[in-house]
Amino acid sequence: MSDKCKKIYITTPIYYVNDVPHIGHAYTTIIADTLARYSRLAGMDVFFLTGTDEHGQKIEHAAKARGKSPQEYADEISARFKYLWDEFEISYDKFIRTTDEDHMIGVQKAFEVMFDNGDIYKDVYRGHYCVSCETFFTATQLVDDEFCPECGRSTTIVEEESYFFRLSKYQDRLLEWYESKPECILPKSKRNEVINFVKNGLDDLSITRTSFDWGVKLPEKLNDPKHVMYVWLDALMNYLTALGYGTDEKRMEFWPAKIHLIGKDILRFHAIYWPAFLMSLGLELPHHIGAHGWWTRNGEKMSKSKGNVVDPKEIADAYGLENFRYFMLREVPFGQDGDFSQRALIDRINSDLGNDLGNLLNRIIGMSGKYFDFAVKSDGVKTHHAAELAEAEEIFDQVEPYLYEVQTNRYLEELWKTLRIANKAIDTGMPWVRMKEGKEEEAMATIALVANILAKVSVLLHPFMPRTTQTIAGALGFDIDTESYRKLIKSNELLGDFTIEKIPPLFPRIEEPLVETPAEKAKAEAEKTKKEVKKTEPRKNEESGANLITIDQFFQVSLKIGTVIEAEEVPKSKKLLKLQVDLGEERPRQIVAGIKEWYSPEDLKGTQVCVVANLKPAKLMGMVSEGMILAAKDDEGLSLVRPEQPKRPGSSVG
Ligand code: ME8
Repeated sequence: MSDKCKKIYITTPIYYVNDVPHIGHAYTTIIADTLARYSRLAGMDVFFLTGTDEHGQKIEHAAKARGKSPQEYADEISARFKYLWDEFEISYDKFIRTTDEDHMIGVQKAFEVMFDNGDIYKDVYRGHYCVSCETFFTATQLVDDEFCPECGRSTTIVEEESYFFRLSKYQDRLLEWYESKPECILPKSKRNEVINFVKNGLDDLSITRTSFDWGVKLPEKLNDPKHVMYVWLDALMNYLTALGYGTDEKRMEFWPAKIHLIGKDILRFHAIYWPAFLMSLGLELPHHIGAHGWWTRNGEKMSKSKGNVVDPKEIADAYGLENFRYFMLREVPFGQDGDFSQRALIDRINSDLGNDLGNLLNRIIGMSGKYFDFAVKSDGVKTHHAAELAEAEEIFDQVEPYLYEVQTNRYLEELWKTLRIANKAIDTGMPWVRMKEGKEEEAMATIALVANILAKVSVLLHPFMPRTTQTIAGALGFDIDTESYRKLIKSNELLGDFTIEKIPPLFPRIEEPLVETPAEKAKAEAEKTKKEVKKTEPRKNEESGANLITIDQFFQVSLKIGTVIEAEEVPKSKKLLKLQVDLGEERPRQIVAGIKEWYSPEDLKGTQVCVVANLKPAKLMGMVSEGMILAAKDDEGLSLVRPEQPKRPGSSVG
């Protein structure tokens, strides 16, 4: 990446509105924001896109489960993403929604172009579809002939008329692209995965559906109103429609994208389908697709049903938004998974930010104040510290590529090396000794070297921690902007004469975790309830023992873990869902449960529940129910009781 590339287009995935934002979403968005901020600082014309993906069966289901129209529901969740990004001061230039009118027009235009050039044809699709992942799988990809290889949920066989995209036609051109542009997929290790997948052969891709409505209609000229577009075709096109493709194309000058930042879960869509669509449209391919790893909790994927989702706002509020940004970008090598823990976050804040960066600033504030009344002159640095300055400048000159390769951890590691050079210069230069010796010029040179290193670090760290670094720069008497970037980084200039301003420590030490984990919260809640119960008068029937049962009575109830293998709505019922639950018996049990208000069938398939297994069968709306599933309900709604770790179907509870 050189300065010659003046226009730069950076994107995040557009997030599904079936879930509220968590730290995984924040991670991708923060990486993209950092790249966008850096590029602006370096004087480039940046277009940074994020947004929400709002069509498809999954969203239709999620809305229905909450008794809302898909649009109402999408409006609500999309606003939550936008609100969070605004709270996080994410510097996006556009927040796109796939329900935007101009997006839908653009997608139709793209469809038409691909249709007209012969890349789209009509046929019948028969395949296994996972609604949750909005993805088709071949029989060989399924787990145990039925379950989705991505999320483990049960797939459904779909047979319907569909339009197809001639993906197979692009197999060789895709392979040529991966070969000729070794950095098209980052990290480079991920490229091989994609190449192997493509070498195994590509089937044409079904790109329309007729079994639901919530999607972009086909172009009018096809006169086929029962079809809507496959959500991934619709979604990927956002990268073009955000630039006005098909409507007002002025911003198309930003194309091709410098980088599409994504998580590894959606690499196949971006590295195979997307370039093939672009080839069909006759457009250039993106420079990079950057796929990062997964954030986990205690090694497990985060998910609502496991209750282990980390709320980024809660963490940022407790620890400071910029400290949180630093942690995410420093902690994990790009492409690898990372386990989120408050302990690791605290260690980074105390050690990297507090000890290394903050203390260095405090040291020079202290020394410059004590010896020179805060007035610093840089002219002796090159005489007395030429070697240290050269060493640090070499690092400053060479860090940028790490950023555009999304190796943010390496980039930060390199910057931190210069802080060590600065600290060492103080330890060996010993300004306090030099002052006693009357060598004021040497003492001044050491202080000025450190101040200049700090100034340059704050400029290069600015995209990661915009406010904190502006505070550091303020203390050193300058502003971080394109001009100071050019002078201090590109031209290797020094600050000259300046006055240091005393500021309070930037990174107060943190001893203990500041946010309770869900388990701790539950424990605290239980303690509170226990105390409250103690305070209140014991209820009469408890006192008399009328409500108590013996252990033997308890064991008369057979509680078992079951896996929901099928779930469907009961026609005409507002409350009931009909489930087929595997309890490790010869055949699954049919259980009819009044949970439709809170769960859609898709939420349940493949998940586990706790079942009262020896309940007399009963009939609900004419259907036999052979058990009851356990759930807890409070003012905020209903939540199923589930095992913390998956258990073999039929495992007993007690
Ligand atoms: O896939 N760790 O949307 P999505 C790290 N709408 N990153 C995570 C994460 C985790 N635990 N969980 C989510 C979609 N992400 C489609 C995209 S783009 C044309 C359409 C991040 O809401 C990561 O970036 O499921 C991942 O790729 C993305 O959220 C998936 O978001």
